[in-house]
Order: sequence, then C-alpha cells, then structure tokens
Amino acid sequence: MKKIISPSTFSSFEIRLDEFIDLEEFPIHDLTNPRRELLVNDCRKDLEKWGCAHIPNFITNSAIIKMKEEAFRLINSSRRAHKFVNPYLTEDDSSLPEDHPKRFFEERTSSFINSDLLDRDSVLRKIYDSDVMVHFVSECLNVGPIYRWAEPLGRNPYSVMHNGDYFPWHFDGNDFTVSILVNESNDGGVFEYAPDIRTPKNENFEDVKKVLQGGRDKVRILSLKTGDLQIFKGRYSLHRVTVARGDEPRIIAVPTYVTNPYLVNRPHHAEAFYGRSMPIHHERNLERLDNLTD
Ligand SMILES: O=C(O)CCC(=O)C(=O)O
Ligand SMILES: [Fe+2]
Repeated sequence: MKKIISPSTFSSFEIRLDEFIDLEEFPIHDLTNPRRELLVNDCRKDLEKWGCAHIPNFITNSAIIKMKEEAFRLINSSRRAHKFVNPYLTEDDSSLPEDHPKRFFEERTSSFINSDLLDRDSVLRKIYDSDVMVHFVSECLNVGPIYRWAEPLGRNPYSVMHNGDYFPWHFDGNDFTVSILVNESNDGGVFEYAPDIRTPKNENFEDVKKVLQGGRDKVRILSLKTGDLQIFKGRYSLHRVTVARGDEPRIIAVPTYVTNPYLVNRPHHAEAFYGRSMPIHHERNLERLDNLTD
C-alpha cells in the first residue's frame, strides 16, 4: 500500500491531534469520555442561546505559534479586494428601494490568505482535515453530516486586517464557520453578529435593515482571545469585524464546513472575498436548496 505522507481531505487518520489540542483537557477523540459530552452539551446550549459556541484555549500555544509563523510568512500574498460589498455580496439592484439591505454597500478593505496558499504540512490544514474535528464540530452544531468545503480558496483561509481595515456586514456563502484567532490587533477588530437573523425560509430584510442602519438590540459582540475556538452559523447570522487599529495585524483562521459537499462560492462571491474566481466556481454555480440570497 502506498504510504500516505501528508494529510489529505480523504484520509486523515495520520493527523496527530496532540499537535494542536491538549487531549487531557479536551478529549474530543474519546467518544465515551464525560468531559467530551459536557463540552458538546455546553456548545449546543450556547449555539441555541447565542448563535455561537466559544471554547477558550482550545488550540495549544505551540500550534498558535506555528499558525502565526505561517500567516506572517504568507501575509504579503493576502488578497486585498478594496471592493464595495453588500451583505449578500451581490451586484446592486436599482429596481429595489434605496434603503433595501441589498442596496447597502460598504467598502471592504480586509484581506484573506487564501486556502490554496497554505503550506502542505500547515497546522491549520491539519485542524481542518482532521475527521475527529469534523465530527466534533458536527456534534456541537447538532447538525450532520457536515463536510469539508469543496471551495479551493475559502475552505480554511486566514482573514487579515491591517491598521484601518474593515470587514463589512455580510452573510457567508457556507453554512458554518469555525474561527481561531491567531494574532490580536492592538485595538478594534471586534467581531459583531446578529445571531440567526435569517432562516432558510425567511430573509427577514426588516431586521437586517435595522442592524445595517445602526440598530444594536440584535447585535452581540464576541470577545476573542488567541487560541479560543468559535463555532458560528455564518449563513444565518449577519456579521462584521469593526475597524482594526495599531501595528499588529488582526489574523484569524476560519475553517469552514458545509452541509452540501459539492457547492462552492458563487463566482461573484469568490471574486469579492478571495480576489478571483476559478473554473470550479463557474461550473458549480447552481441553485441553492435554501433559496437564500448569496
Ligand atoms: O475575521 C473574522 O472574524 C470573520 C471572518 C468572516 O466573517 C469570514 O471569513 O467570512
Ligand atoms: Fe463571514
């Protein structure tokens, strides 16, 4: 049998979890361990209540250091789109009233280190490729099966914000996002979100509009620390990152999971976020089962 020398999407048994998780503290590999059950139950409760689960110190310091080294090595290749985007990343539609959420455009200056640039033995890639992680995230979400995303640019990128950068209000093209802060900005760069503001059956443009116009009663703030893990329903929760300030860039890893393993971002979404579209984005530009705008 051919020896597998690096992690791949389809065979991840060779990934050593203890390279990035303290398995005593977080025994996510051991299905019978009561600590695991407790962790899953806490995440489910938080997702239900707040639209987001938060596990402090989930990723080890040594893994964060490796991810930080990788991100800084690649930071000059990050794609800065400088593009005006609406929450749905669609083109302007002048047939709609001017105050419709689809006509609310903000300038996005943040950038991504796209997934296809990651090192072959990248820790972030291993976290993403690990079957144990996929099962754990799926159980926390209480949704399954979930899959790694076929999207070549956006499946597990680093989001990068330099001094003055802003990541505008938006919904994600994928269902679920896990985020791991790798480097904190000196100031700002705060993650804000309106949990479950839309559902597969209801766009809820009224409440979306209120948030875009500055309404704060549906908005929550997530205070992130390096090494924490967040699990988040980005397709249903409107979210943004406020302007980052200071010399330290805000860098966050965003491994993303989907319920449909075939779909990728639409071409315009890939262009707006990741700086380009590829043949796969055009070949798989199919209708979504949920009919939500994206
Ligand atoms: O930078 C973040 O915390 C969020 C990134 C994000 O929303 C995205 O990648 O879609
Ligand atoms: Fe997002």
